[in-house]
Amino acid sequence: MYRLFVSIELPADVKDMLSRLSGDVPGARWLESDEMHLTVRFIGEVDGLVYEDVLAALGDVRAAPFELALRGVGHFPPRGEPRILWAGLERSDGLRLLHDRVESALVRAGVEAERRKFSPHVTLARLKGTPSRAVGSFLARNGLFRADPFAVRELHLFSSSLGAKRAVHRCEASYALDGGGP
Ligand code: 2AM
Repeated sequence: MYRLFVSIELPADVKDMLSRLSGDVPGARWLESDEMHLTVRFIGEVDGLVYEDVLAALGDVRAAPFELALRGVGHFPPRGEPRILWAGLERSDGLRLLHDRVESALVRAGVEAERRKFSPHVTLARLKGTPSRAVGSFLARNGLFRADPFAVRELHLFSSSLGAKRAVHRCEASYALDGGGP
């Protein structure tokens, strides 16, 4: 079985900026920069046959390159005990369109349709027992966070193996959105 997700990778300078948001939140496990990405679609576990179909179907996704910019921070779930701190993104029609095309390609490949709303974000930290006061002050400190826009020209299929402490992500395939070779 393969545990898969489709992502957009972030430029090193953007990850550096995100890394600088870490610190001073009790109970937070901050992600290393090699773990940071924007999940376009979490697929979950699939067998070898569906895996092959997913690999092929993503190769048919076409989209004009577009720009993305990180902006603001928040937490999941929005109500109740926060479990995740994230950086948000400026609204992007290009990203929405890409997400919808990925979704259609995956459904054609035999993946069950996603029922949850797409909430684009980059996970920064996972929280355990963090006092809400500490989450509040993280949000207040970083509410004006912004990073320079970057161009999105590629999509990636990653597998994730659950390790003892953290998941190990492996790039299975990369796809140029304009259909040219990566
Ligand atoms: P994230 O994008 O919110 O950080 C691999 O697990 C990636 O898929 C992670 O980056 C993870 O969260 C994302 N993901 C989205 N939905 C998930 C789910 N239901 N279970 C596990 N990971 C999920």
